[in-house]
Amino acid sequence: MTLPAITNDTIIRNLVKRISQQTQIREENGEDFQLLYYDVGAEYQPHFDYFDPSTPSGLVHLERGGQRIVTFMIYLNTVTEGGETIFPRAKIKISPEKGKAVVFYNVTPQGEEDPMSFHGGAPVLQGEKWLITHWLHEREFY
Ligand code: PD2
Ligand code: ZN
Repeated sequence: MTLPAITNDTIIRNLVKRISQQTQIREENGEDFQLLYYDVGAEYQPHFDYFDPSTPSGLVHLERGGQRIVTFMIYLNTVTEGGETIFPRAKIKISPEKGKAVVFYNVTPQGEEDPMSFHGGAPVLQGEKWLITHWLHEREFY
């Protein structure tokens, strides 16, 4: 489900502003928020959030705002067991806790797609998992 980033809702507006301040990326470079929900057993297979410029569909996506340089995720609840966000190559595992944000670059400082940004969501073992994801681009995305 998508939550519009351009809205009169003060909570979302403040969130967009704070994310922009923290990442130092302009508000208008952000996509709408994606609301993700996982029930017990649900997972997100490891993937890249960047668009692959060597594929036709990647090139099409890159036309709007350029590359997704930063992923900003916020957990909306604490998962009882499992559901960690995992970075298999970087060997990092983050437990979902209410209000915690996970922020990472999908590109290197040189602007190349970063293979170390490979990440996924481990299966939820007990409870449920809710989060929002906001991607920030090189250029204006609106
Ligand atoms: O739910 C997660 O932990 C997760 C993992 C990988 C979310 C995303 N990717 C995403 O929203 O891109
Ligand atoms: Zn992802």
